[in-house]
Amino acid sequence: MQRGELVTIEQHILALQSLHPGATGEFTSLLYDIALATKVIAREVNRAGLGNILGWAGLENIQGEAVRKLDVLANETIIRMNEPTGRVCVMASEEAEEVIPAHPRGKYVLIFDPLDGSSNIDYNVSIGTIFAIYRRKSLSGVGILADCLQPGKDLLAAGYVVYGSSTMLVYSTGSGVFGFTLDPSVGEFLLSHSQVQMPAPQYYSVNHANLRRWTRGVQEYVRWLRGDGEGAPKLSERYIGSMVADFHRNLLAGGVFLYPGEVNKPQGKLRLLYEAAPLGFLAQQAGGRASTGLQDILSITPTSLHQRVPVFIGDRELVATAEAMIRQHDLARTS
Ligand code: P6P
Repeated sequence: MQRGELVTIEQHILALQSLHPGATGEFTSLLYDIALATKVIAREVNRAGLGNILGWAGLENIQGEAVRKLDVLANETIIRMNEPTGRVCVMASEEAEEVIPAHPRGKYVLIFDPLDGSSNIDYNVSIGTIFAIYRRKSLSGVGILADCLQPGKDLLAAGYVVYGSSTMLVYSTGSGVFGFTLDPSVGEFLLSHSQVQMPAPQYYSVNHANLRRWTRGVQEYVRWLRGDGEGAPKLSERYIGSMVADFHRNLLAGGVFLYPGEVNKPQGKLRLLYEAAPLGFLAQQAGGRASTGLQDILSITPTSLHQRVPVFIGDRELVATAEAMIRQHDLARTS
């Protein structure tokens, strides 16, 4: 990208389409639809403090968490933008217990977390939208649950939008990671980061308050991340408590984000389909990795929409060390 050259996300998506001769343009249009939906969400997020939109919608999502109105708006915006287009046969959302049937002619599956980290909305902390796109597996008709339960290694595309000091959309269709910054004055996402590769790690991100609930292997790993022990890295600790924001910083600055499982809750907190797998796809495209501590996240075939997995995501070496310490301290004990 030449200095001063302006490339909109629409132009970029079209250029990527030209790499696939048989492309019909439907996938391109689906990516447009998602980008447009996130522009609408960005507008609402950025004025949330002004209108009466803040506060509780008096609803509960399937996680039993009180839902803020912005969650509802973000969820409805993405569904409304994609349900009627005929490009998507089925959707799955963090905010919906069951799959959301879409169009019988749809070739694609859209899985998303409409507003991840939303508990931070009232404190002006960055939050995000995460999306994942698969090809349908069912042969015809409206899509079904099986269309949504695909491993991350089969993703066609994944991305996120981080609503922070600026609004950025980061995505990959398997040919590298690209970042676009929203210019609100013209309402366009403009290419600002091309072929993103994770640099040498500077940070690690974890909620230390969970220390006593981790296994011995995870405790040893976090002590190592903090600089204790031979060969320990020299890292700074940064933790926002909003996965998209924490991941985004580590993607651009280098580092590892972890939300481990616990002795009494081995699956941890984060969800496979719409948090760990799409961000793991981006991490891999940027030269990093995503693991549960025992296996590569992209290799897991989901068994349910909202299943949770432990997450270690970012720099390849740092993730590999987590796996080694867990094998050394946790698996040996149980064998
Ligand atoms: P904790 C936000 O609620 C979220 O789902 C992720 O975005 C974030 O990484 C994590 O939970 C933070 O959890 O327990 O540290 O507050």
